[in-house]
Amino acid sequence: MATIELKGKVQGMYNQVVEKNPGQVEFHQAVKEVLASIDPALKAHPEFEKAKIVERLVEPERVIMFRVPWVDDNGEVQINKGYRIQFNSAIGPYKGGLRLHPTVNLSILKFLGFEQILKNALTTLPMGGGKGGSDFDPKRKSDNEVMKFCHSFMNELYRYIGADTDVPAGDIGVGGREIGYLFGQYKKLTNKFESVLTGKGIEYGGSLVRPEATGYGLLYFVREMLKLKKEVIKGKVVAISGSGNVSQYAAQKTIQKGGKVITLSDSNGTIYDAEGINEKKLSYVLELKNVKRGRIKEYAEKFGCEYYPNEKPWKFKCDIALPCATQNEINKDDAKKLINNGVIAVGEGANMPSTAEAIDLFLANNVLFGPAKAANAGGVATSGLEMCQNHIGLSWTFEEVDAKLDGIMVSIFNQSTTAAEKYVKDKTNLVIGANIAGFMKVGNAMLAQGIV
Ligand code: NDP
Ligand code: 2IT
Repeated sequence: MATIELKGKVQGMYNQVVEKNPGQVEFHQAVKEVLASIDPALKAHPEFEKAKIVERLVEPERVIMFRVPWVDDNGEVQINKGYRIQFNSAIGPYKGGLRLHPTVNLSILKFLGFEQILKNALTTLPMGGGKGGSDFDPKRKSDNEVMKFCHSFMNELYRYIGADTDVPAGDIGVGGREIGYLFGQYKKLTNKFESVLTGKGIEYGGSLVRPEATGYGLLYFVREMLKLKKEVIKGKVVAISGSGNVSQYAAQKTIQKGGKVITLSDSNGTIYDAEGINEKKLSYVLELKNVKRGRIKEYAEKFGCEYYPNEKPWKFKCDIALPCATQNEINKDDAKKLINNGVIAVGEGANMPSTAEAIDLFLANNVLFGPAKAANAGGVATSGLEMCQNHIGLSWTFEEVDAKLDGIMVSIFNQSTTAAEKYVKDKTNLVIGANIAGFMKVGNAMLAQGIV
């Protein structure tokens, strides 16, 4: 059965989304996958149709767009676009990351915000969905320029966020450094030290395990998926894309679990290390990417392995593929290569890294497939744990947070298999399962609150 296929009423709903949001192709793609998945749940629950839950869900509650002026190191004035999509607050304050990348536009942020609603619902924690960011490109900018940009971004954003309203965090191009600058400016403008951002430094209200959480959570989810085939991570060859936050800690947990990581990449190319990336080589990557802010090519030069400019990791033989860079990085041809090389599982660390055609190929070929909104939910879940610690005024140990994260990933996996079994009698279809489980929680909360 093709997963990303629309029939009947959901086709009409999708057509309306396309008509009302012209040109927003990434947003259309994310909505299409969800609509195709939730069709059986909509049929079983006519109350959602009557209250137009889907039509309300696809329309953000609020979209904020603003000017971000700042002065670069040459004294020149620069202007960027700033955004915050407050998509859905049915189950909690808006929650989701900020992305800084030149490709950021309304379509990208709406796809991310829309997926975030259902992802956050799966985490078991009370968080609504939101996303924001800017077309600012942090590459080749000095620390001072990044700070100037972040302060200017917050000069406008602070009016719309708050610990009980909207709590942003990191995403592509936003890590600990940027969150620090954003938090400092929020505090200066409001005179409040509150849980308004997550991913904070450990000295000022951050949580242990938040930097590791998305990558670690991904591996906990993959561990659960592999049990469906009575398989384990130990001894498996693992291809990872990207070399940023998610990739780094996906690689670390893979190594800890006895897997062999053979690739990493960035927007310039891929390194292939046939011997496997060990802890020591990985600590070089962390220094290269988080401190020196260099290119992954330097890894190949340092350790004498192969480097493939402008190529992705998917042509290499592996048992498990973990796309952890960006949207649509695995297309139909990439999926075919992975399948022909015998891949048994794909876990999405990035958001929407597989195209609809690629997902259909994985499912049709019995490849275990962990969709982003389930498999990478560990990051936002640990953000939820950070908020929780801030609210009670305590800091949990690494082991405590890690154990809670693991438990949440197991719960997300179980919610997904249960919903998939209930609605399509196939507990391995985690795309349908995750979409339905997330949708039911948000849909029921919206129903309970009336037409708002
Ligand atoms: P980082 O900025 O830390 O790293 C991003 C990595 O992906 C870099 O290696 C970057 O290469 C590469 N990349 C980014 N854009 C492209 C592109 N257009 N083409 C090729 N490579 C690209 O971001 P994160 O690791 O935080 O995020 C990675 C993915 O994970 C994103 O999809 C994000 O939405 C998702 N995610 C992140 C979470 C988090 O908590 N951080 C939580 C859940 C999901 P380069 O440096 O060359 O740009
Ligand atoms: O895509 C995501 O889930 C994130 N970038 C993390 C969001 C968050 O609020 O921690």
